[in-house]
Amino acid sequence: MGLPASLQKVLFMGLGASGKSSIRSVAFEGKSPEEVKDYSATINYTRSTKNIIDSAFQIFDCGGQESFISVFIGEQAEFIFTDVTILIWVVDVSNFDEVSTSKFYFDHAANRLHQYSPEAEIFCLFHKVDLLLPDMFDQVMETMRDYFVPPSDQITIKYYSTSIFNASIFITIGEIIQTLILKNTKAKTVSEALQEFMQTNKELSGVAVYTHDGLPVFEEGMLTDKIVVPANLWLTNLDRLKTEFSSDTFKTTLETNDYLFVFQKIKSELFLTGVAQKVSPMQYVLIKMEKLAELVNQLL
Ligand SMILES: Nc1nc2c(ncn2[C@@H]2O[C@H](COP(=O)(O)OP(=O)(O)OP(=O)(O)O)[C@@H](O)[C@H]2O)c(=O)[nH]1
Ligand SMILES: [Mg+2]
Repeated sequence: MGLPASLQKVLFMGLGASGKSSIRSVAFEGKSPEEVKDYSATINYTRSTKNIIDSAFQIFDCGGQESFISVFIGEQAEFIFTDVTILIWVVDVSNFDEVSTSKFYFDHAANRLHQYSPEAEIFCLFHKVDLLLPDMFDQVMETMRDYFVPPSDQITIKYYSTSIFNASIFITIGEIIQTLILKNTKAKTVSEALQEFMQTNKELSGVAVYTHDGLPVFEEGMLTDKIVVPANLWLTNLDRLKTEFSSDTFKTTLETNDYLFVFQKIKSELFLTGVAQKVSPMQYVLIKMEKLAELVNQLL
Protein backbone atom coordinates (compact mmCIF):
# COMPACT_ATOMS: atom_id res chain seq x y z
CA MET A 1 0.00 0.00 0.00
CA GLY A 2 1.91 3.08 -1.15
CA LEU A 3 1.25 6.56 0.02
CA PRO A 4 -1.96 8.03 -1.33
CA ALA A 5 -1.34 9.90 -4.55
CA SER A 6 -2.85 13.02 -3.07
CA LEU A 7 -5.17 14.06 -0.34
CA GLN A 8 -8.40 15.33 -1.82
CA LYS A 9 -10.09 18.02 0.19
CA VAL A 10 -13.85 17.67 0.59
CA LEU A 11 -15.83 20.49 2.19
CA PHE A 12 -19.20 20.01 3.85
CA MET A 13 -20.89 23.36 4.30
CA GLY A 14 -24.39 24.69 4.93
CA LEU A 15 -26.37 26.23 7.78
CA GLY A 16 -26.41 24.89 11.34
CA ALA A 17 -28.46 21.70 11.87
CA SER A 18 -28.88 21.14 8.13
CA GLY A 19 -27.37 17.67 8.55
CA LYS A 20 -23.68 17.88 7.53
CA SER A 21 -22.19 16.00 10.48
CA SER A 22 -24.96 13.41 10.29
CA ILE A 23 -24.20 12.78 6.62
CA ARG A 24 -20.49 12.50 7.33
CA SER A 25 -21.06 10.02 10.17
CA VAL A 26 -23.52 7.88 8.24
CA ALA A 27 -21.74 7.84 4.88
CA PHE A 28 -18.09 7.80 6.03
CA GLU A 29 -18.13 6.36 9.53
CA GLY A 30 -20.69 3.59 9.33
CA LYS A 31 -23.06 5.17 11.89
CA SER A 32 -26.78 4.46 11.79
CA PRO A 33 -29.25 7.38 11.50
CA GLU A 34 -30.42 6.65 15.04
CA GLU A 35 -26.92 7.10 16.41
CA VAL A 36 -26.76 10.66 15.08
CA LYS A 37 -30.23 11.71 16.25
CA ASP A 38 -29.06 14.08 18.95
CA TYR A 39 -27.92 17.33 17.45
CA SER A 40 -24.74 18.83 18.76
CA ALA A 41 -23.41 21.76 16.80
CA THR A 42 -19.98 21.52 15.20
CA ILE A 43 -17.77 24.19 16.70
CA ASN A 44 -15.55 25.81 14.09
CA TYR A 45 -14.81 22.77 11.87
CA THR A 46 -13.65 19.17 12.18
CA ARG A 47 -11.17 17.45 9.92
CA SER A 48 -11.04 13.72 9.29
CA THR A 49 -9.43 11.53 6.69
CA LYS A 50 -10.87 8.61 4.82
CA ASN A 51 -9.00 6.20 2.58
CA ILE A 52 -10.80 4.33 -0.13
CA ILE A 53 -8.55 2.10 -2.23
CA ASP A 54 -5.74 4.42 -3.31
CA SER A 55 -7.66 7.64 -2.83
CA ALA A 56 -7.42 9.64 0.36
CA PHE A 57 -9.98 12.21 1.33
CA GLN A 58 -9.65 14.94 3.88
CA ILE A 59 -13.13 15.80 4.97
CA PHE A 60 -13.76 19.24 6.40
CA ASP A 61 -17.07 19.35 8.24
CA CYS A 62 -17.63 23.08 8.69
CA GLY A 63 -19.82 24.32 11.51
CA GLY A 64 -22.88 26.02 10.08
CA GLN A 65 -23.78 28.58 12.70
CA GLU A 66 -23.60 32.01 11.17
CA SER A 67 -20.77 33.08 13.45
CA PHE A 68 -18.63 30.32 11.90
CA ILE A 69 -19.76 30.51 8.28
CA SER A 70 -19.18 34.23 8.12
CA VAL A 71 -15.56 33.66 9.17
CA PHE A 72 -15.08 30.82 6.64
CA ILE A 73 -16.21 33.04 3.78
CA GLY A 74 -14.43 36.01 5.34
CA GLU A 75 -11.04 36.08 7.12
CA GLN A 76 -10.41 32.34 6.69
CA ALA A 77 -11.56 32.06 3.08
CA GLU A 78 -8.16 31.43 1.58
CA PHE A 79 -7.37 28.66 4.08
CA ILE A 80 -10.78 26.99 3.76
CA PHE A 81 -11.26 27.23 0.00
CA THR A 82 -7.75 26.56 -1.29
CA ASP A 83 -6.97 23.13 -2.85
CA VAL A 84 -10.54 21.95 -2.59
CA THR A 85 -11.73 19.07 -4.79
CA ILE A 86 -15.41 19.21 -3.94
CA LEU A 87 -17.82 21.35 -2.00
CA ILE A 88 -20.97 19.67 -0.72
CA TRP A 89 -23.54 22.29 0.26
CA VAL A 90 -26.31 20.94 2.49
CA VAL A 91 -29.73 22.61 2.67
CA ASP A 92 -32.45 21.52 5.10
CA VAL A 93 -35.53 21.49 2.84
CA SER A 94 -37.87 21.19 5.81
CA ASN A 95 -36.75 24.52 7.19
CA PHE A 96 -38.31 26.99 4.74
CA ASP A 97 -37.54 30.00 6.92
CA GLU A 98 -33.81 29.57 6.50
CA VAL A 99 -33.60 28.75 2.82
CA SER A 100 -32.83 32.32 1.81
CA THR A 101 -30.10 32.61 4.47
CA SER A 102 -28.61 29.38 3.16
CA LYS A 103 -28.63 30.76 -0.39
CA PHE A 104 -26.98 33.97 0.77
CA TYR A 105 -24.01 32.08 2.24
CA PHE A 106 -24.03 29.59 -0.59
CA ASP A 107 -23.38 32.36 -3.12
CA HIS A 108 -20.46 33.64 -1.09
CA ALA A 109 -19.02 30.17 -0.63
CA ALA A 110 -19.39 29.31 -4.34
CA ASN A 111 -17.65 32.54 -5.32
CA ARG A 112 -14.83 31.96 -2.85
CA LEU A 113 -14.42 28.43 -4.11
CA HIS A 114 -14.31 29.62 -7.68
CA GLN A 115 -11.66 32.14 -6.69
CA TYR A 116 -9.34 29.77 -4.76
CA SER A 117 -10.12 26.38 -6.36
CA PRO A 118 -11.49 27.06 -9.83
CA GLU A 119 -11.46 23.36 -10.74
CA ALA A 120 -13.52 22.27 -7.76
CA GLU A 121 -16.99 20.81 -8.25
CA ILE A 122 -20.07 21.87 -6.33
CA PHE A 123 -22.81 19.52 -5.19
CA CYS A 124 -25.95 20.88 -3.64
CA LEU A 125 -27.85 18.45 -1.40
CA PHE A 126 -31.51 19.22 -0.72
CA HIS A 127 -31.55 17.27 2.48
CA LYS A 128 -34.07 15.81 4.98
CA VAL A 129 -36.52 15.05 2.18
CA ASP A 130 -38.06 12.41 4.46
CA LEU A 131 -39.73 15.32 6.25
CA LEU A 132 -41.57 16.49 3.13
CA LEU A 133 -45.10 15.38 2.40
CA PRO A 134 -44.91 13.05 -0.62
CA ASP A 135 -47.23 15.16 -2.74
CA MET A 136 -45.15 18.27 -2.10
CA PHE A 137 -41.87 16.66 -3.08
CA ASP A 138 -41.75 17.52 -6.79
CA GLN A 139 -42.81 21.09 -6.30
CA VAL A 140 -40.39 21.76 -3.45
CA MET A 141 -37.50 20.27 -5.44
CA GLU A 142 -38.33 22.37 -8.47
CA THR A 143 -38.55 25.53 -6.39
CA MET A 144 -35.26 24.77 -4.62
CA ARG A 145 -33.45 24.10 -7.87
CA ASP A 146 -34.69 27.32 -9.40
CA TYR A 147 -33.63 29.17 -6.29
CA PHE A 148 -30.14 27.67 -5.90
CA VAL A 149 -28.89 28.86 -9.26
CA PRO A 150 -25.14 29.42 -9.50
CA PRO A 151 -24.04 32.94 -8.60
CA SER A 152 -22.16 33.22 -11.90
CA ASP A 153 -22.31 31.42 -15.22
CA GLN A 154 -18.78 30.10 -14.77
CA ILE A 155 -19.96 27.97 -11.88
CA THR A 156 -21.87 24.71 -12.36
CA ILE A 157 -23.72 22.85 -9.68
CA LYS A 158 -25.14 19.35 -9.44
CA TYR A 159 -28.30 18.86 -7.39
CA TYR A 160 -29.47 15.90 -5.33
CA SER A 161 -32.30 15.19 -2.92
CA THR A 162 -31.21 13.21 0.11
CA SER A 163 -32.14 11.79 3.49
CA ILE A 164 -30.07 9.80 5.97
CA PHE A 165 -33.12 7.61 6.57
CA ASN A 166 -33.05 5.94 3.18
CA ALA A 167 -30.62 4.77 0.52
CA SER A 168 -30.43 8.20 -1.15
CA ILE A 169 -27.54 9.38 0.99
CA PHE A 170 -25.38 6.38 0.05
CA ILE A 171 -26.31 6.60 -3.61
CA THR A 172 -25.54 10.34 -3.69
CA ILE A 173 -22.28 10.36 -1.73
CA GLY A 174 -21.23 7.16 -3.54
CA GLU A 175 -21.78 8.84 -6.91
CA ILE A 176 -19.83 11.93 -5.87
CA ILE A 177 -16.93 9.86 -4.51
CA GLN A 178 -16.87 7.44 -7.45
CA THR A 179 -15.85 10.13 -9.90
CA LEU A 180 -12.89 11.03 -7.66
CA ILE A 181 -11.80 7.45 -7.03
CA LEU A 182 -11.83 6.61 -10.72
CA LYS A 183 -9.04 9.11 -11.37
CA ASN A 184 -6.82 6.59 -9.67
CA THR A 185 -5.05 3.90 -11.73
CA LYS A 186 -5.70 0.98 -9.43
CA ALA A 187 -9.36 1.87 -9.12
CA LYS A 188 -9.66 2.22 -12.87
CA THR A 189 -8.24 -1.27 -13.30
CA VAL A 190 -10.79 -2.70 -10.87
CA SER A 191 -13.60 -0.88 -12.60
CA GLU A 192 -12.54 -2.17 -16.01
CA ALA A 193 -12.26 -5.70 -14.67
CA LEU A 194 -15.81 -5.52 -13.34
CA GLN A 195 -17.03 -4.20 -16.66
CA GLU A 196 -15.36 -6.96 -18.60
CA PHE A 197 -16.62 -9.57 -16.19
CA MET A 198 -20.20 -8.38 -16.59
CA GLN A 199 -19.94 -8.61 -20.36
CA THR A 200 -18.92 -12.24 -20.31
CA ASN A 201 -20.92 -13.54 -17.35
CA LYS A 202 -24.54 -12.97 -18.16
CA GLU A 203 -25.84 -14.92 -15.15
CA LEU A 204 -25.21 -11.82 -13.09
CA SER A 205 -27.38 -8.74 -13.46
CA GLY A 206 -25.22 -6.40 -11.45
CA VAL A 207 -22.10 -6.27 -9.32
CA ALA A 208 -20.90 -3.59 -6.95
CA VAL A 209 -18.10 -2.93 -4.51
CA TYR A 210 -19.00 -1.19 -1.25
CA THR A 211 -16.96 0.37 1.52
CA HIS A 212 -17.68 -1.03 4.96
CA ASP A 213 -19.66 2.15 5.68
CA GLY A 214 -22.06 1.28 2.88
CA LEU A 215 -20.85 3.56 0.10
CA PRO A 216 -20.96 2.09 -3.39
CA VAL A 217 -17.58 2.75 -5.02
CA PHE A 218 -17.93 0.61 -8.14
CA GLU A 219 -21.12 -0.42 -9.83
CA GLU A 220 -21.56 -2.36 -13.04
CA GLY A 221 -24.61 -3.83 -14.71
CA MET A 222 -28.31 -3.18 -14.80
CA LEU A 223 -29.65 -3.92 -11.36
CA THR A 224 -27.08 -2.27 -9.10
CA ASP A 225 -29.70 0.06 -7.60
CA LYS A 226 -31.37 -3.02 -6.14
CA ILE A 227 -28.24 -3.82 -4.12
CA VAL A 228 -27.90 -0.73 -1.96
CA VAL A 229 -30.56 -1.46 0.67
CA PRO A 230 -29.73 -5.17 1.24
CA ALA A 231 -26.03 -4.26 1.25
CA ASN A 232 -26.62 -1.72 3.97
CA LEU A 233 -28.68 -4.07 6.08
CA TRP A 234 -26.04 -6.71 5.74
CA LEU A 235 -23.22 -4.34 6.66
CA THR A 236 -25.04 -3.08 9.75
CA ASN A 237 -25.27 -6.61 11.09
CA LEU A 238 -21.82 -7.74 10.11
CA ASP A 239 -20.11 -6.69 13.33
CA ARG A 240 -22.48 -8.83 15.35
CA LEU A 241 -21.90 -11.79 13.06
CA LYS A 242 -18.15 -11.33 13.32
CA THR A 243 -18.32 -11.32 17.12
CA GLU A 244 -20.57 -14.35 17.27
CA PHE A 245 -18.54 -16.52 14.93
CA SER A 246 -15.17 -14.86 15.50
CA SER A 247 -14.64 -15.13 11.79
CA ASP A 248 -13.36 -12.56 9.39
CA THR A 249 -14.44 -14.06 6.13
CA PHE A 250 -18.11 -13.88 5.38
CA LYS A 251 -20.20 -14.72 2.45
CA THR A 252 -23.95 -14.36 2.68
CA THR A 253 -26.78 -14.85 0.24
CA LEU A 254 -30.19 -13.31 0.32
CA GLU A 255 -33.11 -14.49 -1.77
CA THR A 256 -36.23 -12.59 -2.64
CA ASN A 257 -39.00 -13.75 -4.99
CA ASP A 258 -37.13 -12.38 -7.98
CA TYR A 259 -33.50 -11.94 -7.03
CA LEU A 260 -30.53 -13.57 -5.48
CA PHE A 261 -27.97 -11.36 -3.72
CA VAL A 262 -24.46 -12.38 -2.73
CA PHE A 263 -22.36 -10.38 -0.26
CA GLN A 264 -18.74 -11.16 0.27
CA LYS A 265 -15.95 -9.55 2.19
CA ILE A 266 -12.87 -8.81 0.08
CA LYS A 267 -9.60 -6.98 0.72
CA SER A 268 -9.06 -3.41 1.91
CA GLU A 269 -12.20 -3.14 4.02
CA LEU A 270 -14.35 -3.58 0.94
CA PHE A 271 -17.29 -5.79 0.10
CA LEU A 272 -18.21 -7.34 -3.17
CA THR A 273 -21.88 -7.74 -3.85
CA GLY A 274 -23.76 -9.18 -6.76
CA VAL A 275 -27.36 -9.52 -7.85
CA ALA A 276 -28.79 -12.11 -10.19
CA GLN A 277 -32.31 -12.81 -11.38
CA LYS A 278 -33.62 -16.00 -9.85
CA VAL A 279 -33.72 -17.68 -13.27
CA SER A 280 -29.96 -18.30 -12.97
CA PRO A 281 -29.14 -21.42 -10.94
CA MET A 282 -27.79 -20.40 -7.54
CA GLN A 283 -24.74 -22.60 -7.76
CA TYR A 284 -23.60 -20.90 -10.97
CA VAL A 285 -24.02 -17.47 -9.45
CA LEU A 286 -22.01 -18.42 -6.37
CA ILE A 287 -19.17 -19.83 -8.44
CA LYS A 288 -19.05 -16.73 -10.61
CA MET A 289 -19.00 -14.46 -7.60
CA GLU A 290 -16.20 -16.48 -6.07
CA LYS A 291 -14.18 -16.08 -9.24
CA LEU A 292 -14.85 -12.37 -9.36
CA ALA A 293 -13.82 -11.93 -5.73
CA GLU A 294 -10.54 -13.64 -6.47
CA LEU A 295 -9.97 -11.41 -9.47
CA VAL A 296 -10.74 -8.19 -7.62
CA ASN A 297 -8.63 -9.23 -4.64
CA GLN A 298 -5.67 -9.68 -6.95
CA LEU A 299 -6.11 -6.21 -8.33
CA LEU A 300 -6.50 -4.47 -4.99
N1 LIG B 1 -35.44 14.02 9.39
C1 LIG B 1 -34.14 14.07 9.14
N2 LIG B 1 -33.30 14.54 10.09
C2 LIG B 1 -31.99 14.58 9.80
C3 LIG B 1 -31.46 14.16 8.56
N3 LIG B 1 -30.12 14.35 8.58
C4 LIG B 1 -29.83 14.86 9.78
N4 LIG B 1 -30.94 15.02 10.53
C5 LIG B 1 -31.05 15.54 11.91
O1 LIG B 1 -30.78 16.90 11.87
C6 LIG B 1 -29.98 17.30 12.96
C7 LIG B 1 -28.77 17.96 12.35
O2 LIG B 1 -27.61 17.57 12.93
P1 LIG B 1 -26.16 17.75 12.34
O3 LIG B 1 -25.89 16.76 11.28
O4 LIG B 1 -25.30 17.74 13.52
O5 LIG B 1 -26.21 19.21 11.67
P2 LIG B 1 -24.98 20.05 11.12
O6 LIG B 1 -25.35 20.49 9.76
O7 LIG B 1 -23.71 19.32 11.28
O8 LIG B 1 -25.04 21.31 12.11
P3 LIG B 1 -23.81 22.28 12.55
O9 LIG B 1 -22.71 21.42 13.06
O10 LIG B 1 -24.36 23.17 13.61
O11 LIG B 1 -23.43 23.06 11.35
C8 LIG B 1 -29.74 16.04 13.79
O12 LIG B 1 -30.67 15.99 14.84
C9 LIG B 1 -30.02 14.92 12.81
O13 LIG B 1 -30.53 13.76 13.41
C10 LIG B 1 -32.38 13.66 7.58
O14 LIG B 1 -32.03 13.24 6.47
N5 LIG B 1 -33.69 13.65 7.93
MG1 LIG C 1 -22.05 19.62 12.43
